[in-house]
Amino acid sequence: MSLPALKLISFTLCPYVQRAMIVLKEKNVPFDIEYIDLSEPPPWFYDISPLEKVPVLLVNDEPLFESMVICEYLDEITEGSLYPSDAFARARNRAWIEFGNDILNTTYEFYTTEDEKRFKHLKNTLMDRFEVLEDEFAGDSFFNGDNFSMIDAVYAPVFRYHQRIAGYKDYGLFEDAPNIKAWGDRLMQRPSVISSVPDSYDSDMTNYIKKLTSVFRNEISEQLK
Ligand SMILES: N[C@@H](CCC(=O)N[C@@H](CS)C(=O)NCC(=O)O)C(=O)O
Repeated sequence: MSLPALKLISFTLCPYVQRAMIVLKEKNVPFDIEYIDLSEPPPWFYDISPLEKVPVLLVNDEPLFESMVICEYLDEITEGSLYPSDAFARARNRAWIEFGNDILNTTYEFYTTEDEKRFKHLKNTLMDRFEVLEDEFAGDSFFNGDNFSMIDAVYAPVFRYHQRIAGYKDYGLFEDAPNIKAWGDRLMQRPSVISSVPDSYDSDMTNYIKKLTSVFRNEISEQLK
């Protein structure tokens, strides 16, 4: 099958970009990538990204936006599927993918909020979310059993965020979710996941956090020196 020319417009730290990268790699699809600085995007970015967000996938130079739309398009133009074949199982995967989006947004707010009370609330929310997920997860290698699926590609960047956060300070967010922690550790070993971020990821993240004036940034100021 001949594939269109694909170019992913990216930002080094973006978890939504990572899921598209993981799918491209899992599906062995050749692609180009261009990283942009989201704090100062090039003028052409506004022409291709209606919501002014990454990722954008250029398909034969035609832009496609929204990470899940991109991931599903990539899944559809390649052999096999990263979704379960049963319609209800597929729908449930999509529902838990939405749950993963919520965790990503909560995590972003967790490390950027400047409000102490909100920070504590978000910490508890994240713990609750992982506990809820623990009840849903069968404890297999991957979410749907032995085979890596779309939902694993979506959750891998969640775990990357949390591995980095725990590297600065361990808030025990997975205390009530040991199977979820183990799932995350497994995903972080996966070649497609490892190569979904540039080598500069950790230092880029540290530099990004250094510029924040958030509660989290204050709590880890020693580690940033
Ligand atoms: N719903 C979007 C979310 C993408 C998103 O939030 N991207 C962030 C970077 S991780 C972004 O581009 N933000 C633009 C900005 O912060 O100015 C998707 O799934 O693609």
